[in-house]
Amino acid sequence: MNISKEVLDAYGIKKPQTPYGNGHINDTYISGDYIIQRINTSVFKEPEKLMSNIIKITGHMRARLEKEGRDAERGTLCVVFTKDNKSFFKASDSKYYRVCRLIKNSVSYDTVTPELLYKAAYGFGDFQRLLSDFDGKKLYETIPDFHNTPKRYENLAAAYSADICSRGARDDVKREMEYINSLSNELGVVADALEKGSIPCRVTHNDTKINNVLFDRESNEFLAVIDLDTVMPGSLLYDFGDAFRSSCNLAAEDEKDLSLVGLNLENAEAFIKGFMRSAGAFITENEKALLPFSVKLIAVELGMRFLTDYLEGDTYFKISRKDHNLERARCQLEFARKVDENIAILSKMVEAYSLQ
Ligand code: ADP
Ligand code: GN1
Ligand code: MG
Repeated sequence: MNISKEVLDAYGIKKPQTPYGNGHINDTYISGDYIIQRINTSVFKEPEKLMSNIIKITGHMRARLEKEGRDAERGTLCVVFTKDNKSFFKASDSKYYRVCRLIKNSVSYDTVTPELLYKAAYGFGDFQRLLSDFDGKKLYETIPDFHNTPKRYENLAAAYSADICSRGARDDVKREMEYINSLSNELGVVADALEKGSIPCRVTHNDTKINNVLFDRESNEFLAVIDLDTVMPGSLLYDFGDAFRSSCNLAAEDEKDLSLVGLNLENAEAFIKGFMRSAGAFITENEKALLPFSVKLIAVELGMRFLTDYLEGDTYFKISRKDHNLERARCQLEFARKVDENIAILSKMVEAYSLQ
């Protein structure tokens, strides 16, 4: 579906638009120096609040980047306002659009080398630092309970028992349900630690997939963490776990052949080294102890989300083939098993790079 004239007119955009990027949620287009996005309002139910968050966060980050003498233009998103000074446009068919300045000469990757990952991981840690003095109370919760893993489990259990698409009886679904059920004691670990206060609640990104990082197209230097729709109060462990699971799997996120799924140890080491170099200065001992486990937790959480969507008829994540969400779920859950086998190795890496 193309972008209609009324949307382009609201922004005074004239150049042709081409679909852009590999996001699973919004529809993204490039047009000259602009990125135009149709906001997915079944996922983000209150676009006004979403955009208010993004304006606040990017304003804060821009000011800090400028103060530190860094390139604020390419270091965070810049929302473009409509001709009548709104941060989004509601079209006559009730769909919502927003425009950001294109971060020029940038590129995002679905898979990365250890060299790139080291820089991205440093960037993820630095993203937390840049928001460390931002008051989380100023933010709306764009998706309630986004990383509430026990709640994600409840949703999956409900979808499995309702089985509205008659997809739950397959052996591969049953196998994954058995694995997930066997983890019920672990699913609340981070949520409980936040609740008790044994780990801090910070302002976190919450969707640190590796393709939400932009690099310079020529030098491959880290530029920015983008896709700020889910920035909300949360745990640093969510950001670490999601970034790690999306960059340290030997296989793609939706690999069908589970024998290819495994932990990329070279990437894991580069990731931990980069993250600890920036976050090592402020991470607490309790958070540090949970870093390896957070990878398993986020992989299981995402596996449960994909499986729920499969059982409910693929209404949340964009799919490009039949059974895509089931394949994604199986791959994430297999990755969780592989991470579990390697927790001790990952803990040693965390210790080794705590001393940088
Ligand atoms: P989704 O929520 O669907 O994942 P994103 O905001 O992550 O959407 O955008 C999809 C892709 O578009 C990103 O992975 C990135 O490659 C590209 N992109 C988004 N915004 C910009 C921008 N301002 N400058 C350059 N590239 C961008
Ligand atoms: C979605 O928007 P995108 O593609 O960066 C999802 C993440 C998942 C990811 C899995 C708002 O991220 O939570 O981890 O897909 N974003 C939302 O690929 O649900
Ligand atoms: Mg994205």
